[in-house]
Amino acid sequence: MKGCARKKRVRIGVTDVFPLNGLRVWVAGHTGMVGSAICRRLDSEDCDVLTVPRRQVDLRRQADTEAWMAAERPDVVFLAAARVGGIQANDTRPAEFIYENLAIETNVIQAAKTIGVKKLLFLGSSCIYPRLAPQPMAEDALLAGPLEPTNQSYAIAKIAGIEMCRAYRRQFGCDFISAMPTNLYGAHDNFDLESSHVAPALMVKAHAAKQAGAPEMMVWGSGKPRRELMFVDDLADALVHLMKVYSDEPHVNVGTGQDVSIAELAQLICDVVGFSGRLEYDASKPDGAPRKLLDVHRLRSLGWTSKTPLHDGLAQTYDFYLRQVAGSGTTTG
Ligand code: GFB
Repeated sequence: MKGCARKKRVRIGVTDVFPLNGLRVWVAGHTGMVGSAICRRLDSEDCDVLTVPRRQVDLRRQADTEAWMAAERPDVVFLAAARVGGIQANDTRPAEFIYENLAIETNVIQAAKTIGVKKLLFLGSSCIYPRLAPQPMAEDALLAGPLEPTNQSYAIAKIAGIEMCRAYRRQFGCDFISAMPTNLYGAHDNFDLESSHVAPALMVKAHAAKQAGAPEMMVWGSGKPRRELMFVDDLADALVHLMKVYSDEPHVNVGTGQDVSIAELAQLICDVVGFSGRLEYDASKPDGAPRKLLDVHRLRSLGWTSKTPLHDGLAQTYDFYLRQVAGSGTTTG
């Protein structure tokens, strides 16, 4: 049989480490917020980090992906390459979200099996769970009800990725695992107001309102939905941890275990930025899922807990924004 060696399914405990020492570790999607955070985290591991720019290998192209992976022969893959975006991007460009994500995950997972990658970690998203899943959302809430319509296409692509890892593990014995991160923020986020997630968007708006001396800033929707937000460097640490200690079929939620309302988040961001005007709400914009708090018991039982308080993470992200984005002409804010 070509590809991953068929092996007996074993449950690996917290202490049974898959060391990265000396291995060739490919971070697919290394320029994105998640991929770049994984690269920063891997700096402190004794491994060779591989990356490839999109202009060289388009992961939506199967032949290109297979050829590059066969030539470079990574031992380990963090599959962080994806088409991602906030509520409006998902809602208005569903075809891009389903096509690009299905293509990337299909190409990379199949090629990983063919060349015998030792371990692969696939990244999903908390939007895979039903819109009205019981909170906090445990891993077994998957496929238990209808999805949130604003991101159904993206969610279905991500559910397909989880199922691929499970199927390749079952049929071929590949050590492919899946992690489901909650909503993320941090350095190298997308600060474009049309396509970004809520945290960077509100940061750009609060900064612009402060600079302009405006009396108010606009928040989309009702402000009532609740979101769990995780600092991306914490996520990267959790992913490296899972790569080392986890080897099983069920996916693992990665979150902080705490959430805030969008109104609370907006106020927190205003405090970080130093904008003291009013918050106005734009009811013409969608709220999306009412709440998306992950149940993180499985992750905690594997020995990992998130560290960065929301205020500190937002302050570090605003610092990144001021240094790298604001005034550099790369934001639409
Ligand atoms: O972060 P966000 O775009 O995505 O929006 P989702 C979260 C909440 O913040 C929604 C509100 O209720 C938005 O209406 N919000 C308030 C804003 N002001 C703004 C703003 O200026 N910009 C944005 N973007 N939101 C996405 C999914 O859902 O989250 C994806 O569409 C993925 O599939 C991702 O799962 C993590 O949390 O609603």
